[in-house]
Amino acid sequence: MQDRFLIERIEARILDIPTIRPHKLSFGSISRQSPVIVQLWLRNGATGFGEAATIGGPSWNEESPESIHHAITNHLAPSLIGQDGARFEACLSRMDLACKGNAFAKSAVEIALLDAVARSLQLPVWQLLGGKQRDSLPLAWTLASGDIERDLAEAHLRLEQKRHRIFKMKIGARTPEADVAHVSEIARGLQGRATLTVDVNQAWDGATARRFLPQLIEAGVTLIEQPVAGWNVPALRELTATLQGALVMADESVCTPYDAMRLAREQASHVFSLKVAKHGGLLRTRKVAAIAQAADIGWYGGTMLETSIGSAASAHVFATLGGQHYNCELFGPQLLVDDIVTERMAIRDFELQLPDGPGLGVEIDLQQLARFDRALAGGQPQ
Ligand code: MUC
Ligand code: MG
Repeated sequence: MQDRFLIERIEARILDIPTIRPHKLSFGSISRQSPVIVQLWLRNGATGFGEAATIGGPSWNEESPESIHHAITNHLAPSLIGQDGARFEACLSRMDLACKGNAFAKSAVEIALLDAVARSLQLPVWQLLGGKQRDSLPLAWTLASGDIERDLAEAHLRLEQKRHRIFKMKIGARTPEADVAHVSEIARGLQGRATLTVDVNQAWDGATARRFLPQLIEAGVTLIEQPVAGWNVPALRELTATLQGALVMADESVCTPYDAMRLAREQASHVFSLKVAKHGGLLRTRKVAAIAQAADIGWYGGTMLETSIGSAASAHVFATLGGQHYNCELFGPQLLVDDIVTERMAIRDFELQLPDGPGLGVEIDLQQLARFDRALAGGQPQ
């Protein structure tokens, strides 16, 4: 046992951070994010931070900020105290033994562990994950205010600022006809200056997708994310085989490596949206990415709208991946009114720049952490 990396203490807290505007998805509208932030202490004095964010409580999938906090405090942390923190895979196995599923909760702990060990070694996390293959990634922005004028104003500003030229539109809350009209108007307003994608967040059935997706492609959409329910792999496969002019991307359908194997075997998508939380951590994200690469499936760097802690963790693992990529959307920090780090990752020339400092390469601001801490605000969402 390496005493040096012995895990001494793990704590989790829920934050409540308002968004800069309502963010509207097929299943509802959010006006705050409630990330769970984990702090982990090693015997050597190093400390690391991790994060798991959900969208709309348990609306995106089964886990919610409260369930994540509960799983960490009551099951995952006790399973790791006193263990050798440098044995990452053994730590993951212990967490699996203590707790089935709960991928988001495990990912927050695993990120904190890698951050702490990397800081002990004075290395960036990407070094522990195999080394980086890129220094930056093109960064998408999501237009989801629900209002065409506001969406277009946001897009024009971000183009001018050279921050984003890939725009994802959240659809599926209104009628498909209204969605096609909305996307077409945005496409006309941007006049070919941007790449356009949509995320239906599981809202359509197979027949609706077959009927309306060609109209979105006609309007200029080139990447279509999770048009049908996560379980509806047959419809996803059919769309992947038949749609012309755009790629089909799986998101809610691809969480575990076993999901990835099924989609790969059935050739049910062109691209996987990789997300550290739903895969259960950085190491497991690499496993899903390896399956994608072996099956000739591309990857996209997805987000659950994390603060700069979770976004940096995602950036680290995405930077280590090979294979065909379709950009990333780690814009979570920009959607929040404020952050919990002293300095955010830079965005230059439409690309998110990977930090090179020790650990996650972003430094926590303890005052900001306290400012947004739900427990310190009386235990209720602010
Ligand atoms: C999702 O399903 O991709 C990520 C960005 C965004 O706007 O919503 C999410 C979740
Ligand atoms: Mg999605």
